[in-house]
Amino acid sequence: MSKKNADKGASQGHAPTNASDTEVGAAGELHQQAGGSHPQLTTNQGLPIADNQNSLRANPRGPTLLEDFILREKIFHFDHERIPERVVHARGSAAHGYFELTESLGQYTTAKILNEVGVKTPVFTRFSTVAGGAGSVDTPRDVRGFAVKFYTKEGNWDLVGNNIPVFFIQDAIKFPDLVHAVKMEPDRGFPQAATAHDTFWDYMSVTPEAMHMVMWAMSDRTLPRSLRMMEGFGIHTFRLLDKDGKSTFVKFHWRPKLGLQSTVWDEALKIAGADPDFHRRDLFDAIQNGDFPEWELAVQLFSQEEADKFPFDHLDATKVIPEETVPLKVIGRMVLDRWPDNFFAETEQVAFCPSHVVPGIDFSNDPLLQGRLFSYLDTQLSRLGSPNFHQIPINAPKCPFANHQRDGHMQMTQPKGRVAYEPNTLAADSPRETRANGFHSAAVPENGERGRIRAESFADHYSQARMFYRSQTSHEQAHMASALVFELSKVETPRVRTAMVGHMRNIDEDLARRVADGLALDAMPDAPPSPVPVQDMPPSPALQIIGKMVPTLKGRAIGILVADGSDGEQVQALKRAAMDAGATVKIVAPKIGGAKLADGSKLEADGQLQGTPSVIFDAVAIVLSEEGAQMLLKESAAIDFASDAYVHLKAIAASSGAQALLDKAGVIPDAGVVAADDMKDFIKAASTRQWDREVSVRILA
Ligand code: HDD
Repeated sequence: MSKKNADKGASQGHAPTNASDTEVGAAGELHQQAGGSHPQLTTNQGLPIADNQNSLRANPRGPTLLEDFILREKIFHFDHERIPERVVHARGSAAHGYFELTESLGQYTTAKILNEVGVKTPVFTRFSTVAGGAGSVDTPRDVRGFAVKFYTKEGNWDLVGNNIPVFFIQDAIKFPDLVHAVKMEPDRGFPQAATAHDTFWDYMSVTPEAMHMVMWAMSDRTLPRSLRMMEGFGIHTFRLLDKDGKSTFVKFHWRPKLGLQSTVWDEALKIAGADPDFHRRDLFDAIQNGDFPEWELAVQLFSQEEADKFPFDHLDATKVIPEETVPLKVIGRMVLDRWPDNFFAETEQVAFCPSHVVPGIDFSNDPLLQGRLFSYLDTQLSRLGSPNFHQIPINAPKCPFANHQRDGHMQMTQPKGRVAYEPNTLAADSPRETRANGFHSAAVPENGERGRIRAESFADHYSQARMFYRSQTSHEQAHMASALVFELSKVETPRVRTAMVGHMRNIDEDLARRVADGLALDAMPDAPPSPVPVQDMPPSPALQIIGKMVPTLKGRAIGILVADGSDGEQVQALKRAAMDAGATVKIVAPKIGGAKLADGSKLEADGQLQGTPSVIFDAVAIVLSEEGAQMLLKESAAIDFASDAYVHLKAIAASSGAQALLDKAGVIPDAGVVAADDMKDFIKAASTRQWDREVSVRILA
């Protein structure tokens, strides 16, 4: 616990006892106490507890008595600690911060949060994976949730998005099927947190509208290096309403200050074993170190007339509006600067609902969004157990709120007076509707035939999938093809594999050939008929990751491997150079107590070699004497340290003494393998990935 939190804890509850630092309990156990004054331990009724180690027993070796209300209260509460995890997005990490508007949208909307430049609005932001359970790892190939709760002066606004700007389906009625297909298969209970199995790909194979999102899911977007290095998207088209009720369409984008960066697949797999909490820890560490994650908020604004000219439907959540068509306008920034005090109370209990909007922001007719407006409110009842979930501190608005809703499970407020209805003539101070600044829905005419109909403008499932694939660098295209081969190779049903290759043919023949080749298909399957001709849209380089990666060491981590006999000056020089460039640095040694350096001094380690593999770093330095390297030739963790860094395309700085280890690890000199005393080259190489090395370490599809 940090000092801040420890102080806070100590100030809660009852008057302190005079506990000494070490006490001996009745049974002779030693009770170590943290220094300082301790509040009295009590039951939930405030009863001081004299003995928290022994239950009430009939005699020293006899049965426990039912009378022991202290035992029963403690166990009762413990038995009910867990609540149902989220049906999707169960695994998540969150932080507090603020949003600051830098450019007013006053011309388009009355929403105060989008009008008041310079005002800081508190936010709580939760990032998540989608498919895995709450205890699953942080780095599966998966979409990431990006949900922001703005506590505005006009009520809470929840922007519940993902790190990918499109979605798998066009209509919310398909969502339960999609989720059932991706989650662990119901008869066997596996695989956990993975799309690489039959039911997911079976569903994809019969859902052509998913093909654009499939391309994104197979791209490096689903392997983020850090939650701080992902974009976020509101996905749907929303509306902004001005004071006259005039509406402008809007799409929301979050852009990370650290730029985009992803891991490579083999690295993500190994991180899952090395540190299942990799992303949560990274966010926690960054915030605790004062290195506050930051994103720009940008919008795309367009009118109905402009929308009518798009070659796709702006109400279709499987489509992007290319930046090249409607440019992004940066209007503010979000900074996350405070880790929650309590994971359960805040990160677990936070309840996001796309229906939480503020006056001046409204929904579009996107059928996926329309269904979401019901689902999120509804799910909170099974998760949080009460229609009063809005009273939980993390969910409560920070502006005043008042109405005539009453009672319900776990009601925490005590409304006064005899009036609980509106309008009334009895209570002069009871809450009233206010037309002037209240929420108004966009007054848009609706016409046409009622029915379970999918608009024809939603029929093009392949053109944007093609545009996305063709917009990528050749490295990223190879990753996508290889991801498809990996995923489909895990599928046991041949029909599903070939059907997916058929869809790929509608997207890009070369991609289809690469995947077919990787699966060793005997013949190319037919492409399924597309209801409309597939268009060749102009490529959008803004959709790349490699193109948008910022060459920097800010937010990145460097590991320096040392052993007995290492050159301390070289280690310090590397450490200083990396830290000056903005990186965090960890010393890794065979023993946690550290290594005895060449000059006889001792250098403490931040991590022990076997538990601190190179997969958790962005670049590594290996500073060993010849004897040190000889000793480590017998340690597979040391060989993996070098070889993984190499095959994961990371920069390696190595002392001359380390050569034997590099040789055994199969490290071949290239632009990213530099001498340990060549600081400038190392910093430059460490600020990016060595993409050109990839063809020599991996057979890509
Ligand atoms: Fe959803 C959670 C994002 C479609 C139903 N969703 C959830 C979360 C995120 C998203 C980020 C986690 C929020 C948190 O951190 O607590 N969902 C999306 C996006 C979608 C989307 C970007 C499409 C554009 N979702 C979607 C549909 C439905 C749902 C179509 C249902 C019809 N989503 C839910 C849910 C969840 C949820 C079942 C589970 C936990 C929760 O809501 O609070 O209601």
